[in-house]
Amino acid sequence: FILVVIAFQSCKTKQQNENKIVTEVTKQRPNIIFIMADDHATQAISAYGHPISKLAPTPQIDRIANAGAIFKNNFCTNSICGPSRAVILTGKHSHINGFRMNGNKFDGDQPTFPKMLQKAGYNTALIGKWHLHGNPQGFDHWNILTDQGNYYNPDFIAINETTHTIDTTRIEGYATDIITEDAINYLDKVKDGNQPFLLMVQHKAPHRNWMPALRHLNKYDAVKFPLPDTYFTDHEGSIASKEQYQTIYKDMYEGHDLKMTVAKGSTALAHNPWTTDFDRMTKEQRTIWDNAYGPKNEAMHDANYNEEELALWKAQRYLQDYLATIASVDEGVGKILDYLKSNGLDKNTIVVYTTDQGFYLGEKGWFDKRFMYEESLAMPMVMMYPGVIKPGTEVTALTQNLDFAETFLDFAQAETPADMQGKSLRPLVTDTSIDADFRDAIYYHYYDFPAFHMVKKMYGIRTKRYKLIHVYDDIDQWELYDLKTDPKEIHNLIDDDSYNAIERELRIKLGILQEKYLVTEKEFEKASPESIQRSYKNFE
Ligand code: SGN
Ligand code: CA
Repeated sequence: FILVVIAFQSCKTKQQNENKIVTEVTKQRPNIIFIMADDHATQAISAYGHPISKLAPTPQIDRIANAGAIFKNNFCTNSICGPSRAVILTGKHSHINGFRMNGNKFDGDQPTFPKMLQKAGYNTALIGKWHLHGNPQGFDHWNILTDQGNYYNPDFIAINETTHTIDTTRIEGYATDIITEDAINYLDKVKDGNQPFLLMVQHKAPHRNWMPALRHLNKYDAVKFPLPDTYFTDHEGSIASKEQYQTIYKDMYEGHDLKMTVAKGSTALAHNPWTTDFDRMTKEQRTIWDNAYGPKNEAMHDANYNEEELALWKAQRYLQDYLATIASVDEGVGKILDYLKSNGLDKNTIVVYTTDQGFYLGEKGWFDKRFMYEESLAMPMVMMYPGVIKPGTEVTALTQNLDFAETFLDFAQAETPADMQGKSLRPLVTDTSIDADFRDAIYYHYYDFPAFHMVKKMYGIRTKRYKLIHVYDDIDQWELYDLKTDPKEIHNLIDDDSYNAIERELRIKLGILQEKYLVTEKEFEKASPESIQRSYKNFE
């Protein structure tokens, strides 16, 4: 009998020990907080050092860069919202995950890294902008903005915990703050559990129409931002650049985007085709808003600007608003970092800050994204993991949003499916000596034409020094840039014979990449009736 008891007890102890080991291993796997803004330009993150960001710094985002790694050559595969998000989730290019342009339907049944982490024992959450239509899959908790979301009093879609129905609820307040608050509520719920977690915090800001929080309405009034010397460029050499509709002084809506009023003494907004952004504000919010913008608009009317002066004024108004929306995002990042620290979660949590694609802050006269030029191709990314990533790590390897899924799976010690098309970034942040060998070129393909802003379809490759782009559909033009001699991509070298050998080499590399990523000819078909429906003219 005694022997049986001993045997039973030792069996029990073994079981308990095993449980303990399992729990310890589970705890060792890092938590992952993925914070993604919408349209946050590299030029507007002070850790990247651009002159604009020096006047509107982001000290909280910089905390992540200082404590960990900054990616200096990180790019998207397709510079538009939904497609970038689909690439991040699946680790596959747009033509493989099926989401080529906004308005497509994301096949939510396909494998994604949150689903895989959930299966591997992570508690998973998604808060904020989703923009992939259909309900998110693979999340234990989700609370998403409807479509693009609104800055003020936004509507959120979530599962009602009592009725189990999917409800849309309008929450009073400012979107960025609400998203941060919900993220912290989630952390509060999971911080003591024995599962690691993945939390995706996805802001609407600083997406168009750039409405700052009430506390930031006058934040940059006194700042004069440096404008790029290409602000009035004439786009010699690029038909697509000439024919776009995203020039600040030609295409921004004076009311909706620039918050200009119709006339002196009036609070009525000038051209404001979608009234919903302002109509949803409460009376109190609107009064504070009008009081803040009133004097600035009066001064603008009094100044009686000529065409060029008005174009310059518009750039300042745009930058003031755009950067003021980022102030709230940055504060939110700070709140999350502080929370991690004060709750002892900072040691075992990877924090990433990124955005869905880059953005123009007046370069070539533009706002928006889509082009394969640097400002919209670049995706800022900073990442910290105390004890694993050394503070001050600088990654210059060519990396992409395509790599995120595999990176997170790798850190979480979960299996990576063979058909994912990226590469884990973990070796890059833990051993900088492999930087140079990581990848020699990246592949890009943008499809959303004709559509808002009328940026033409294009694909191409970028190496560390050169970029080759094929613009197609209603035109057929190749562009070649030498980023070393022409970092602003003003001189299309495609007809310059001294670059023939380089062009040839790039075309070969392009072919190799297309083969590697399973690109078929189908990808270069002309516009579909669906995209014609969504053309710029139909939005007016
Ligand atoms: C909206 C914007 C466009 C923007 C697209 C896509 N107009 O349509 O300027 O390019 O979203 O942005 S708005 O006046 O309605 O804001 S994306 O980030 O979702 O891809
Ligand atoms: Ca976006």
